[in-house]
Amino acid sequence: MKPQVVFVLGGPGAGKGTQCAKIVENYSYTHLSAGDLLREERGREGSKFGQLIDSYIKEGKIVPVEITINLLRQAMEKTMEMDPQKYRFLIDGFPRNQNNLEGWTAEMNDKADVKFVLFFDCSNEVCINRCLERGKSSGRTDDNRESLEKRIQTYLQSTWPIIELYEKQGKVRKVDASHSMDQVFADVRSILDKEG
Ligand code: UP5
Ligand code: MG
Repeated sequence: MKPQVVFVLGGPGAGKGTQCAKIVENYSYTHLSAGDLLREERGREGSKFGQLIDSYIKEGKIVPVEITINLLRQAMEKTMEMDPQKYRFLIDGFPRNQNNLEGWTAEMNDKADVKFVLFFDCSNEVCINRCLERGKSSGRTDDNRESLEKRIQTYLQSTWPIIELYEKQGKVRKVDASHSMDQVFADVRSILDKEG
């Protein structure tokens, strides 16, 4: 079975990870967060990319796609090797820019089907406040005001055009992410139930 992919996009702190966790509890999807995979690779002993990833994340910049796509592809392959029934993936926080999109197209276009984009729409102010709040305990090197301003800039400049591109293809399913977690999930449910 060819992997079926839902890209999950939205600003920093919009609630992508939170909602993906809820989806996994209720639907047969595997959650792959590109950011989590990069943080894991950053911490892996012997990784050639640890320092590069570290500095990109702190600066809110987007890591070159060659690194990210390999991590995603390996994670997908590993999941399907262990259980071929697990062919439905939520890819969270990717593709974030033109380079990401080109890398995906070159490497994955014939290997996986992108069903749609689940887009968590949230004001920058709410996004920033959620990340600052989480920053009190998350230990994430980018949950501080300075990094957050850069993350928001990158989101607006680089990720927004990707969302618009998918919008033109009729592939975006938008959710108002400013509501409570349960309300947001109710909206997610109605989308997933419709998509099958
Ligand atoms: N929270 C969540 N939902 C809430 C709600 N409805 N009401 C109130 N609070 C809510 O949530 C964030 C916080 O808000 C949590 O404390 C949560 O409890 C609360 P979360 O679900 O974690 O939001 P999420 O959208 O996943 O936020 P995250 O910070 O993970 O988003 P980013 O997109 O910024 O981070 P990511 O990990 O994807 O990427 C980090 C960096 O990695 C990037 O900046 C980039 O440098 C690098 N990266 C790449 O280079 N390439 C990639 O492909 C991916 C990442
Ligand atoms: Mg996340």
